[in-house]
Amino acid sequence: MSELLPTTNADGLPVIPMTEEQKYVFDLKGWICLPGLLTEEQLAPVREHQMKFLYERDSLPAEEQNNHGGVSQILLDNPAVVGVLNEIISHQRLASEDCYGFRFDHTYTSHRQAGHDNFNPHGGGGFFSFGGSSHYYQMQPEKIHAGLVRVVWELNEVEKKDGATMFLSGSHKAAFPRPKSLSGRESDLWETYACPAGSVAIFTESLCHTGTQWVNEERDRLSLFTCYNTVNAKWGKGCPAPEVIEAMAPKRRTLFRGVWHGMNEGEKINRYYDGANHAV
Ligand SMILES: O=C(O)CCC(=O)C(=O)O
Repeated sequence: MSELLPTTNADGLPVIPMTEEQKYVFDLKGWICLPGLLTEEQLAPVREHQMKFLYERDSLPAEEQNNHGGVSQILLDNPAVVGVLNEIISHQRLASEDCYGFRFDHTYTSHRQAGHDNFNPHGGGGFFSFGGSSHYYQMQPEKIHAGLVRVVWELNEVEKKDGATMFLSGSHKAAFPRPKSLSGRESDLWETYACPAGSVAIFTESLCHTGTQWVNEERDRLSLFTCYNTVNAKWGKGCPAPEVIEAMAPKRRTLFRGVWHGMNEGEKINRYYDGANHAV
């Protein structure tokens, strides 16, 4: 792509573009892991916010009563995450230095203790889907568009055997339906990741993926599963409350703008957020 705006995130930090190697791996497998994006100093208050959001929500001020409210807003547009989203889902016509070329879609936080099981393989073959489902994958030589994209933030360390999200690498381009013989969790085709706390796994929702059983007795899994979409499409229902968004820096707010495209200039094209132009 010739243009990949914005070049800084909402906090003014330089966006980190994908390397050629990362682009190749993402296109080949349909997912990528970026380890260690946050320091422990950044992570501790984010973990605390997530636990309060899950278990003591009323103790938080209104603008923090959201998965990405308060300190957890830094996860939304971490410079390395923006670098990936710029490359794989941004629609550059709707991007400017002040406005992201993609939108927040929906999210959830998951706190899992040993024994929690989320084995439920779904997705795959998105290369052959039409756009209405958002679960599609497109490519041209040297350019991809990944459709609905999931960014999994791992707030605690993950080891390979712990039971993080699993992927059938390459299945976003699979022409055949997944045979029953390869559908169990014991299949060798499943791939997963190990990473330090404060890492992300990013994948196209057009890829076959699943949760599995979390088995680490010593350490819980604490993750955010945040989805991004093209500006003019939305998969999940709802949007954070206006007071949550108003408490963010202006560029971050553009992740929550209305779901439309438009044309021309000014308020006729969807390159801004304001109180009347937010997603529902
Ligand atoms: O539970 C997991 O690790 C994966 C969740 C999942 O499949 C999804 O969010 O689409």
